[in-house]
Amino acid sequence: MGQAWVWAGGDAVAGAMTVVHCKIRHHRANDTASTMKPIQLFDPASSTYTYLLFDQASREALIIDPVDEQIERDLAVLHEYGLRLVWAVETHAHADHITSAGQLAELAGARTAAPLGCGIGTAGVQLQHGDTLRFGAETLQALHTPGHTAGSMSFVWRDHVFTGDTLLIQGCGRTDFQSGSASALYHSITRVLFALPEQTTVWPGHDYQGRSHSSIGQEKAGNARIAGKSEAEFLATMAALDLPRPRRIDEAVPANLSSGLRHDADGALLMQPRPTQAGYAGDVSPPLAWRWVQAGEAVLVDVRTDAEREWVGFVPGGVPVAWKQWPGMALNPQFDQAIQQAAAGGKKLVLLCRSGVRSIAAAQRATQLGLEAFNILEGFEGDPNAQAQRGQLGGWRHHGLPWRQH
Ligand SMILES: N[C@@H](CCC(=O)N[C@@H](CS)C(=O)NCC(=O)O)C(=O)O
Ligand SMILES: [Fe+2]
Repeated sequence: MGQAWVWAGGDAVAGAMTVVHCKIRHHRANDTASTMKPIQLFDPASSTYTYLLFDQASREALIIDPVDEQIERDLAVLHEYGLRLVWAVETHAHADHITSAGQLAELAGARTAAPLGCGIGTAGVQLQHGDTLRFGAETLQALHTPGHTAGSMSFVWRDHVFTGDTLLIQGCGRTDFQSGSASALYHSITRVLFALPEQTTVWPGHDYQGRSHSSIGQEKAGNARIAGKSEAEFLATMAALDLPRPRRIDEAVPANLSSGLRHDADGALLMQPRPTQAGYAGDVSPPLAWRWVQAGEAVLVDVRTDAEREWVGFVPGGVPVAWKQWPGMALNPQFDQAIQQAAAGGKKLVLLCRSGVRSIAAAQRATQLGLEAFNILEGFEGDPNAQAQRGQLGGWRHHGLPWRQH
């Protein structure tokens, strides 16, 4: 186990603090009624902060952004404080480390919760803006703060906000991969987070310079990237960052999409395209298609009819290019032109239909047009079960991937 920092003392509001560099030793300042503070834990390899919150009477606890290499430390802290972990929560699908949430669910009995828009299909609760999680008499509230990734969330507990990689101390999360958007980040920080009371303590998802916390007031006044900046100035700053890719991104993102549970043989197959002889680039599982879309490598093209999207549901960000259209389910005369337009950015195409049949025909046609097109297996709804109901046998929704209804 690497060296861990545990912070458990000091007056966060006044900005004075005690950082204790040690393996697991820390004092119990958190345990008195007057200091309702999170326990802040640090993973040196990824500079990630993990937070442990608990209800003093019931000893029910919630952990935010746990790191797999630190699971023994975290279980030891839970044991030392006499806590029962009821929630393991993610701020987003991390690109730089692997979560231990899935293991904590197995080993400590926690339930898992993650932002709906992050595609973490294994999380038991898919959080939406404003949702709350209870632990004992305490409540954590989710705020959708997209930008670092499209699904990213921050969490408010009492007068604390856990900002993940949305707002960092004197900085903010990068927006150059995984569905990031500098414009969305600008609005999340200035309109959602900066609308919190100024004395709210900011607990970031990372700090690369040893700082532990800040406040909304301090960041509003002095955050180097965003304080007093127009959206255009902020976009220019973000565009000029030119950061190297996180070292572990290719390993971390797919693992985090299943709560950090390493893929078994079946899981590994799920995350690889399957070659096909049928005249298109290959078949992909819904989770792999979503991973490609999140990584900015592929465009999702929804080849169902307008009516199906309207009545059954749709994938946010998917491009609608119907293969056939009502009335009469005739071939859509605009298909060729529309799918070429969808591929104009040079990305591969992943084609989604109801159950993975129409998308094969559409992928074949796209391939004839010279495009790199994959068929998404099982489609949006999967196959019908014995009762002719769809949604139980595979499919986009069954995998817990993001979708919406008007
Ligand atoms: N060097 C780190 C990656 C650091 C990084 O890119 N961190 C992300 C958060 S996952 C970020 O948003 N950083 C913002 C910044 O460095 O300004 C690694 O290889 O893992
Ligand atoms: Fe991140």
